[in-house]
Amino acid sequence: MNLPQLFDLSFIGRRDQPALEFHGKVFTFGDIDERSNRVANLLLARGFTAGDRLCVYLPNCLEIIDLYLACVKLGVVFVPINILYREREITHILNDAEPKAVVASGETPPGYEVWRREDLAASVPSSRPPVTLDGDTPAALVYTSGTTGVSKGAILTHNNFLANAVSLLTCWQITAQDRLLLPLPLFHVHGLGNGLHCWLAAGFHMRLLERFEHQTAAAQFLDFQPTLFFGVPAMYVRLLGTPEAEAREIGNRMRLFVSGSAPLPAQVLEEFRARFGHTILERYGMTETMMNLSNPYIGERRPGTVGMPLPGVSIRLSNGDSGEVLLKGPNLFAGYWRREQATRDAFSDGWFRTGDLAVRGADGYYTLQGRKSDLIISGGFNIYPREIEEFLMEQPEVAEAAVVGVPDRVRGEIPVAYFVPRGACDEAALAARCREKLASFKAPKQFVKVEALPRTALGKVQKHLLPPPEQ
Ligand code: MCA
Ligand code: AMP
Repeated sequence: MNLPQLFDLSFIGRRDQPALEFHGKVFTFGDIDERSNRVANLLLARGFTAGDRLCVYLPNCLEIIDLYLACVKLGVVFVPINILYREREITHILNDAEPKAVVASGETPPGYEVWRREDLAASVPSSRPPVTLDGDTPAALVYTSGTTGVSKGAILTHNNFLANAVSLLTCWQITAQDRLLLPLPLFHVHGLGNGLHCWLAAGFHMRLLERFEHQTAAAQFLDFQPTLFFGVPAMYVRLLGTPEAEAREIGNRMRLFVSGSAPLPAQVLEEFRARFGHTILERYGMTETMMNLSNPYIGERRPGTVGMPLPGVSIRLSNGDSGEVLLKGPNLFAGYWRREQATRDAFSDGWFRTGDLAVRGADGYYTLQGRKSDLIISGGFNIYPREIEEFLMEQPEVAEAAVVGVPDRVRGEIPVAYFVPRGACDEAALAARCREKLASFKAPKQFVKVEALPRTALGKVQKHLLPPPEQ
């Protein structure tokens, strides 16, 4: 099967039913099908063929959905770029993916054909172009740093997305009667793989938001009355600020809240249960693997754990009942784009090495215990300290730098930079340059000057010996 064939359950089977709400407008599944057929015909007219890449640097909007669906209808590879990325981060992805064109709403580096959203409104036929694709066709390249610091494109196939969606529909009992409020960005697997694919596979009504705004989140729930919500822990922490009566009203209409992308503190789960009357279901995923483990829908949703393997997923821990999580299954990506060595290194005897550490309880529940690498997760966005350290070391006022994650109530962790200054240093200018050149979540939230970085005899920085930052 390929993705359009799965989506036809909705495109054809629910053609006249409301599918999507965005900025107050409602579109049927038939509208969504036809809009994406038009964009597919436009791509064909511009010379796209199966295997070509299309980079998309857009916030959540109708067009990003049209573009994704047009790509999967043609076998063109969709390459989403985080809208918070700045020039150097975008340049890396463009140079690596070598797209035939870029659709962007912001500034992008020169050298590529750039289309704006308006360019997609050309008058072309709305019939679906006849293309035959099998399930192994790549659907998307999603950039992730994996277990090392270099951002690589994980090749996700039609079968990967199919396996993920079918498994979530079954295990979380998602049906056409659900209503999903989706504020997650569609440039990551959480929003794209879980949100968009469950929507089209199940055929429910979805309200897409441009982004999650904590000031208006409760009002969105009250207005749309969803039954289903997928979020990162930072969103649940924000929702704890909802007045009690509103929280009860939201809770009364909801069926299921799911959390993932970063650890959900057990305390947040408890406070949320008290306020909304729901136990959040926590699951564990990764760009390269989509969803791996999930707490049960029926049965105990155990705080602090990520539950058990989803259908088809095999799991091993490197030391038996503890150690690195190793995975196999139909959800596993087809490798890193044009990086054979990195792909080989990511597997051991056919098992994908996640870099996450876990323990298995006697009754089969898994608990994540951290990562082998020093990855920082802030608000569900990943930060590789090495990338920020390299950027800081390119700055004239920095001789040496080490970036660590410190706990933060809302975002889980935030990055803090320790640095050895080179001569007189204007810290405010350094901070401003970081904010300008790096995605906002990567810019260190605090700078701590030190005389030297603690190092081992071999010269490796010992981050655990750095002084705690001032509160
Ligand atoms: C955050 N900002 C954004 C967006 N999100 N700007 C534009 N579009 C967005 N979608 C910026 C804000 O401008 C601000 O920048 C800073 O981030 C924090 O914003 P704030 O309003 O204070 O938000 P918050 O209440 O702290 O919440 C942040 C958030 C965001 C909405 C929870 O972190 C978020 O959307 N996270 C989702 C990440 C995600 O989808 N991860 C999945 C990847 P400034 O600081 O300059 O003011 S992991 C994955 O896919 C795997 C498979 C998995 O397991 O799921
Ligand atoms: P990404 O590289 O953006 O796909 O992020 C994947 C990483 O997010 C995983 O390797 C985990 O470290 C982390 N992650 C995802 N879900 C959870 C969870 N429920 N609890 C803890 N960490 C998680």
